[in-house]
Amino acid sequence: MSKSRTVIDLSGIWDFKLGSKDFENNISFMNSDSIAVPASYNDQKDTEQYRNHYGWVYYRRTFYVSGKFSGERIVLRFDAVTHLATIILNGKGIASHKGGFLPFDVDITDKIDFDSEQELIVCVDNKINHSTLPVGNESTIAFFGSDNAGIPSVEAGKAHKKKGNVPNFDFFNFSGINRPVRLCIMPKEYIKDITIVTDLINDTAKISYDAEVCGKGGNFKITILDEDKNEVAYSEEINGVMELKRTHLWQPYPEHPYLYTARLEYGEDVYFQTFGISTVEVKGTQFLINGRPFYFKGAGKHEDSPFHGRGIDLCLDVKDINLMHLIGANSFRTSHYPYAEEMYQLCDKEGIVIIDETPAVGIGGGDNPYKTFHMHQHHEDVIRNLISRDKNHLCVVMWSLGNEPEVERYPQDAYDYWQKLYKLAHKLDHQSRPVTFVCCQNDYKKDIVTRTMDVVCINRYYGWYNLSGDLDAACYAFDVELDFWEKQNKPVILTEYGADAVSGLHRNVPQMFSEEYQWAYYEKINEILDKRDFIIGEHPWNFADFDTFDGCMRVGGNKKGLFTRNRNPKSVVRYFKHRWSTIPNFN
Ligand code: BDP
Repeated sequence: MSKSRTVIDLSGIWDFKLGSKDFENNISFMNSDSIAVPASYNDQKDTEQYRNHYGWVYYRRTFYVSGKFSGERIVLRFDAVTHLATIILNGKGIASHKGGFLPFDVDITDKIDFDSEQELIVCVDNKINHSTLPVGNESTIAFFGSDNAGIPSVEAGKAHKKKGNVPNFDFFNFSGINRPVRLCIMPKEYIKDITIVTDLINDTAKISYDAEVCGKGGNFKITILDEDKNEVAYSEEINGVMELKRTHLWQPYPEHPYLYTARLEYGEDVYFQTFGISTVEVKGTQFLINGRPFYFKGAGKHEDSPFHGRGIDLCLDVKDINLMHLIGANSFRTSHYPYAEEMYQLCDKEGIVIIDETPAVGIGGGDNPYKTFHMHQHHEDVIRNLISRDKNHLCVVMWSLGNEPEVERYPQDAYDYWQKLYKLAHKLDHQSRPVTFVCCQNDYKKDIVTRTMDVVCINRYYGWYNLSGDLDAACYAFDVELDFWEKQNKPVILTEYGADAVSGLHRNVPQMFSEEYQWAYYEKINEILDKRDFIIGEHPWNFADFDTFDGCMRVGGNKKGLFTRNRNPKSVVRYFKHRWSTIPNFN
């Protein structure tokens, strides 16, 4: 908001109808259900139909727009609708959008009849397939394992299992209007975008900026304000470079993550953009933030909470960042999709570092996905939109193009696919942050892609899925693998490693699924990490237990959390709190 801009939040209790697999026109809202927006719908009513819904659902609400806004530009902005959305305003389809984790907006300036009630219908499809990100299948076969011989299958026409969404990934397919819907009202001649790129030469910051405006006549001004609201730089050019002497850097917590604000003015319009001054660079096997080698301590996360599902939960975000401070973590990865923008704003302020991931998870299984899946164009769009959304967040230090794709069986196809995206991400990000993707446990010698990324990010489950229960063998195998990575002369982050632990399950002799095994697992694997200088970070999987599909390897969700889903600590939190208090952020 600013003196020229008004934001109206359309959150609330909306009307709701479950639909079917195929889109239906003219849906009736007679006898509709009630649903909270924003939030996933799945856990808002305890029925099989809600929880495991497959296909379209329909949301409806009405609102008025005051006539005092006539003559202004009015935009409907959706922060995230998962996964496919069709927007209907006053009976007319006005937009559709694919992809459940990034924002989109629709200009409705000419579609509003002031004084009358406006009817907004949001149709949402949760089907996932080989062209969506994340990737899914429409089938009856569970993600993990298949049925024994002799079990009637759908193909034999005797199935009792319903056809539905079968994710190619390990988190529940929570769907719906997961993030806020807002009306944004601004002058018709307005500031459209601003890109700010910072660099540091000795004590002087270089602030390069590039603003985009819509309109013909207005004068442009940009003023940089420090944290005390002092004006420290000013220009009337729409793009250019400003210099700031004796600058304050954005540094990860517990140092001060100093934030500046750019105030942009164009004609009547005023827009504020927060930013910080910092640099990120990979040099040899080091990851430098503001010129100093950084060590990533933290975890992979999910947006996942009771009742909300994957719906925005600001209270939980604040709690999680506080828990990170408490255990000495300095970073996390937005596994396996971009999170709500509020989380990045919070991390800018709290000095927590983010590896920002696209929703490209599940590119694998079955045939060669690079030949049979149709997601390339969508993947490019997602990268474009992600970088466009998050480019000015200092907390984002690296882009992750995806998680655990197939790279081993079709190495050359994988190489061609990921190199193209790697180059695209570099081209789009003027701040030149490092680019990576996260690779699965595999025959790493056959994988020719991971080693080409700026940082090698590996997920490894030695001692859990592999060499289960035998931590000595696990350590041996992991150590052998690290010899290989050492030769690549790249920095390596262990972006996932972990063991399920059912909170409260204890064993004197560490046994899988007990809290003692989880502790022993990390203690042993970390000993291997600590011997290698090129390892620049450790992200246990996961920060907290989370909900996922039904399967014989999951007990009421994935239990690899350091914390339970309700954020109670498992024993291992004491171990990490001590360990991370002895590992500094830098050097
Ligand atoms: C990894 C995936 C992650 C899973 C994890 C697990 O990247 O999404 O949740 O395995 O199995 O392979 O716990």
